[in-house]
Amino acid sequence: MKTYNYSDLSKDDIIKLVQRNVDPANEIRAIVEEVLSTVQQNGDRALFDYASKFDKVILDKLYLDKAELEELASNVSTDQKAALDTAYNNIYKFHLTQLKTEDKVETMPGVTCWRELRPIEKVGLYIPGGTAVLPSTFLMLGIPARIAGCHEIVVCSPPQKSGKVNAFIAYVALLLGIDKIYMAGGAQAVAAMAYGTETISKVDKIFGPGNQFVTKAKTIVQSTTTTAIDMPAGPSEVLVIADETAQPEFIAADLLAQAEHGIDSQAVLVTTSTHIAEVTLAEVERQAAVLPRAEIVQQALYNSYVVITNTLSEAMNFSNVYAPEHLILATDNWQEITGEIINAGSVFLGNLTPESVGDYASGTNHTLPTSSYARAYSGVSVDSFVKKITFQHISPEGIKNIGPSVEILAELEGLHAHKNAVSVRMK
Ligand code: HSO
Ligand code: ZN
Repeated sequence: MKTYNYSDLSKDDIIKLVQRNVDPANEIRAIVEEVLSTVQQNGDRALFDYASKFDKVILDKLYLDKAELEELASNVSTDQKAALDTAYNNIYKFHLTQLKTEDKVETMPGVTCWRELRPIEKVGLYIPGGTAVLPSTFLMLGIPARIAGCHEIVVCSPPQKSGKVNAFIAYVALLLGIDKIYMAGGAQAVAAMAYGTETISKVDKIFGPGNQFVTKAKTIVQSTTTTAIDMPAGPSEVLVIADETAQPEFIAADLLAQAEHGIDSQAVLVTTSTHIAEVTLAEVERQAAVLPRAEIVQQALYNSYVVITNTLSEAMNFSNVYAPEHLILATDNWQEITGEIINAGSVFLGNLTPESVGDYASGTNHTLPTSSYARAYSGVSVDSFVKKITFQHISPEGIKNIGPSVEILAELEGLHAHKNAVSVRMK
């Protein structure tokens, strides 16, 4: 990890430093476009072929049914089930409060407006496989989809060498009341959910993180089909702000938790203390040496860095420009600076709140905007699975009150049919 002094960095240096996830040669786009059009043309056949080509497994069918999921889930131990149940319950509790009925508003006497939620009918959840299988992601997407009341939940996850999905994914499916999982991964899974195939339904919105191919596929289908996406998620990242009240051992553990996600993950430490920076870097080396995913960690750390600032406010300024997916405030003084947070996906306050709790079980969602999209996007929530439809009703008194203004506005825009639609009702 390189170290920079904030006061030495020009505006341009900072812009370069916070840049991530660039595909200058558009190589990924070309590969993904080929996969998308092959699935669009060949449907299921293409999915079988890609499973053999990319996942190295010959499938005899594309999905697992309820009985097969139950059989797989029987391999989950009692402890593991209890931990998954705890996560399920906390995530459920937190997300349930997001389902709110809004008040009706009488904007003028007799003119009433309100919004009502309706679930998105068909949603597609992409649950990554790859170097780490993430049943937690399945909880993070499946729970809000269920709470929202989506009618059809299509789940795709890459097949393992066994031609199945892993036991934990199967157990989560049963917790969620989902009785089918399609074994498709990568851009081909996104294509299947966006175009539909013989066995996989086309969905209205696709959710879920994935590698650069999955992300590129999602951004392409979003602009070329009627299927929406949750957000353009890229490699996972964390930014830790620390002062002299922080614990280097904890910070190092948090940076490494991020680094083990993938070689393109990024962990950034912004600290007001050169002493904390030095001790943390030594801790990172010490802890990294014994991690099973040490090779991935080393590569991710190569893309990671430390910034030394004079004040916590300067640290927060840098963080707001970076717009991190995860922001950890490793300081006892976190109350003093939370008001200064402008851009972040999810925030972890104080020295005893590791990102890992939010990744798994505190209740908040871990599907969050990366690559500085936190400037404009929020993490996944129940809101992501509903539409908010506006309604209005005009009473006899209401048409008298609002009619004349609308007639004048229509007239000044030269739209006489608009004016008439009001006038005929005012007679
Ligand atoms: N940090 C990841 C989520 C995750 N971590 C899943 C462990 N499992 C993106 O927020
Ligand atoms: Zn994580």
